[in-house]
Amino acid sequence: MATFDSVSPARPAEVVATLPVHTAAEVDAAVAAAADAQRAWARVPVPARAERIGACAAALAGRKHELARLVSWEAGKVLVEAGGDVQEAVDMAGFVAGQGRAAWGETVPSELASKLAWTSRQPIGVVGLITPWNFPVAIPAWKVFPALLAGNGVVIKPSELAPRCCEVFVETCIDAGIPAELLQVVHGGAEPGEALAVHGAVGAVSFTGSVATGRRVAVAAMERGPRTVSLELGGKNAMIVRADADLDLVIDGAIFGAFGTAGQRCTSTSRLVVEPSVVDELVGRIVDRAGRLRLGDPLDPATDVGPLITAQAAERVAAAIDAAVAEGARVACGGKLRRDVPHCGGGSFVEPTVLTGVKPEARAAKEELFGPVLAVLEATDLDEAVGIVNGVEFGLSAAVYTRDINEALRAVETIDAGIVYVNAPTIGAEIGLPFGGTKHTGNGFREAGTHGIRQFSQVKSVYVDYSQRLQRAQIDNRPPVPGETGA
Ligand code: UN1
Repeated sequence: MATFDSVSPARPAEVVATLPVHTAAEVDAAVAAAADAQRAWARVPVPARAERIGACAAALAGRKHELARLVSWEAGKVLVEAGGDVQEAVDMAGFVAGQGRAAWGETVPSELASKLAWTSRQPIGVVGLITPWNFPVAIPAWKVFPALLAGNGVVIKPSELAPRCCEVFVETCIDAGIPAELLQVVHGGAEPGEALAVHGAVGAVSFTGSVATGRRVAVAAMERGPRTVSLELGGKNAMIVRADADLDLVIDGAIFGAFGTAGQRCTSTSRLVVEPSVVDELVGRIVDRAGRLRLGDPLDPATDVGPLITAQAAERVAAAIDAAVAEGARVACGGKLRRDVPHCGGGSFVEPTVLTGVKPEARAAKEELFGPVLAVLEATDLDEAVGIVNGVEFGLSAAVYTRDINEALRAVETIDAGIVYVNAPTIGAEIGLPFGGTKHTGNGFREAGTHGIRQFSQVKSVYVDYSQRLQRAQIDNRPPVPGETGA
């Protein structure tokens, strides 16, 4: 049996786990087993499904410390952020459990007497989930819990870069009462991923990850459809800073937004669009703070910024910084690839980097870098700033910092993104509201909030006519059209 190693990004010689590479036949077996279990699960009343999901919330909370250490070890996130990752899964389970006792459909008045009209939600069957390494517990939770509440079986393929986190997440859910056959994990890269996405019994595919892979998965899945495919892809998120903003708040937000998770969130702040009168002061103070961030072992509570997920990822980010300089940007701080960080033999880090003098049309202003790099741009008025924010192909999250309520609300209205923050950075979405973006960030679906369940269920519209006669919709009891003779 072929296997692969999941390693610690801080010390790649350290093997976190050895996992099987599942073949297409094994994916097929996992889907078949989930489909079998799903038939029984679909008959469990929704509130009873929700109770099991509520138990998952408690079980995950009980293992939060242990899971956070694993996230930190396997995905390289600093401990405090790894704890946030696990907490997001706990929150999601709690929220979804609550939805098990909330409204499940709509009723509307019928246009005819003695007739009822309502919707109900039906399971899809088996859903295929493909998840990234950067939120290795939270993102599986965003997808798994709504899918289960909606009555589906689940086969999940986590990223090869953080598979153990997903396994422990799933084990915890199974220990808490989710039937083991219902929730299956498969491992490996493109082969099992594609086998899952194109499987005839997989009625919905939900993918979070890179633009290139997402498009490939979607095309393959749709060619062999029918099924729904939801995509959550890249971002190039910006923070607008107006001159009247509280600069202390801006600095805290920019540091956390740009350099938290070493810039490897799809929500990371990668552009700062600043009013020129405050740009020098702001950049000076951000550079000062960024230069004092400690690179180090993510498991050490004193570390601020961990490694990039792989050596290749770090090399790609370093090359993008060089390309930005070639396009006229100046490195105000950072900029270097580091392999000499104490206690992190073999780990690849990129120093928190601030680029100034970035032109809106430069690649550093447009492309997602997925690393700790903040590009500073200038814009005098709000409309110009929003134009820069909107001038990229992604639309995930954006922020505006100002004390002027009118400008804040104008920015909220005109920014083309799925998530907008006022006086808070572009990272840190809560699970109660929908998560997702516009343009190339996705394909219109939203995860979390009350929207989470929609992508994993089918709506059924139900009409019940108890008049005991044929009633013709749009015809009976309506004013006749001139010249109409009636039936
Ligand atoms: C991601 O990077 O894919 O809003 C998810 C945030 C987190 C989720 C990020 N709650 O930053």
